[in-house]
Amino acid sequence: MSDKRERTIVDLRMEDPERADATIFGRRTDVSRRGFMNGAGLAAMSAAVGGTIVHSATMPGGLIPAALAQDAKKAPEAAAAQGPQPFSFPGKDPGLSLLGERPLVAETPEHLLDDETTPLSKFFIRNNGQIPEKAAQPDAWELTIDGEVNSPLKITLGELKKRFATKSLYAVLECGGNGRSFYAPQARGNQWTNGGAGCAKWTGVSLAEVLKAAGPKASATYTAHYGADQHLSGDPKQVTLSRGVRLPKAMEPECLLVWAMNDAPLENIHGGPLRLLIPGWPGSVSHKWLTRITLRDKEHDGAGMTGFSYRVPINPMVPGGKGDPKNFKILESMPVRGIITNPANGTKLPAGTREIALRGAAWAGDDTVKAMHVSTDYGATWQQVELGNPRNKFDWQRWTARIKLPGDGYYEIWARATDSNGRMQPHAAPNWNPQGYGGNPLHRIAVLVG
Ligand SMILES: Nc1nc2c(c(=O)[nH]1)N[C@H]1C(S)=C(S)[C@@H](COP(=O)(O)O)O[C@H]1N2
Ligand SMILES: [Mo]
Repeated sequence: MSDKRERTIVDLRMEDPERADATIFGRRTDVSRRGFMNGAGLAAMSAAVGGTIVHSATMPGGLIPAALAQDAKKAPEAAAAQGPQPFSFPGKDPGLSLLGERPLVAETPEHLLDDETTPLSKFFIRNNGQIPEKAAQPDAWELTIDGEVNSPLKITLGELKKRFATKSLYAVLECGGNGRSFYAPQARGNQWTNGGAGCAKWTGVSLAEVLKAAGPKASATYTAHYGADQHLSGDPKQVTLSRGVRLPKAMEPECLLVWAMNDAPLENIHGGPLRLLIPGWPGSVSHKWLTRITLRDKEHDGAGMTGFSYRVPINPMVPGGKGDPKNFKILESMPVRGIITNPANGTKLPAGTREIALRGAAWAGDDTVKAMHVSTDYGATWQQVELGNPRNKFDWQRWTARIKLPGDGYYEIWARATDSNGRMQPHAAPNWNPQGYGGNPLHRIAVLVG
């Protein structure tokens, strides 16, 4: 299994995936043979992934092995600049992957989400505009509640802390575009894998209590959020992002005005001194550097509310097509997602290793996770794992499992979560849309034994 041969099959996949599959799995039209590797194909694929493919008999035809999936993303057409870049930011783990410099966006590789509660050093960063200067006097930060209210409110953070009861909860914050990189053809935007998410302990006051203090009118049906970050252009008249939610969501007891994250004052990069937390829904509604919430009598139409932004198709559209805006609805609850946080993708284990311990996390927007399964044979058989309970609503659920490995060689570990409504993660990113929302295919990692 020479180096030369290894490059050949990988290169072939980059240049002509159809032909690479035909080489490995037999002619694509030959239905009877698809899904079973022929001898030459098996040797080529084994060389490419670095070891004997133990469960080759059930490896689906056309599958890009997890060991090569990252390389596949580096294909020339997949804009080189969008692959993971080295990352450096004060207080942040250099293991985060930089997805964009301007605005600054970085995700957390799955194996760095291995803590019960994601440390600040590992928490993902998503900005749409410029990062504001750190507030010199956090308690003097002002928040305005206006619009469809009887008594508009202007209140400082210091007053918020005194006037309302402090609340804490563990909650997942997840970018609406999490999983976008799994779409084919490629969708527009930051190429998140599964790491546009983290679970922190958030402390603040109930958003509902503060809205009630302003006396919402009967006409109030929707929120509109505004923050202090400037548009990338520097033009103060342009709004970076202004999203909102239906009022009943905003009134849920877990929606918070947050000033502390993991028991520390909210850092500037995460929207300090004051941000919103609307758990279970796309991260973009959890406004950072929050200055104003306006109650409206209709759906909000701010930056990020219209067109294809944070919207998904009602009826399936042609992948890669343009899409009809009338066929789109606002993405609200995030879909179910489970990840393997240990071992890391690409882990090499000593020859003779016959059992490994797995760890992971799973969450499901407004819902909970009912079950989590893992497979080492490309989904032919599944094993149910030990799944923990959320510490409170909107917390993620940690899971553990022990799996047997019958021999040395190449394995893929697949992990698939099922939500409390019985919905499972699909095999591939579903319901293609131009900006790639809702991409929650099952998570898979490559492991090489020996
Ligand atoms: N003011 C403001 N709030 C914002 C954003 C932003 O660009 N500006 N980005 C949103 C998006 S898209 C996400 S996913 C989360 C990310 O929060 P984090 O950077 O603290 O992880 O913040 C949201 N709140
Ligand atoms: Mo986001």
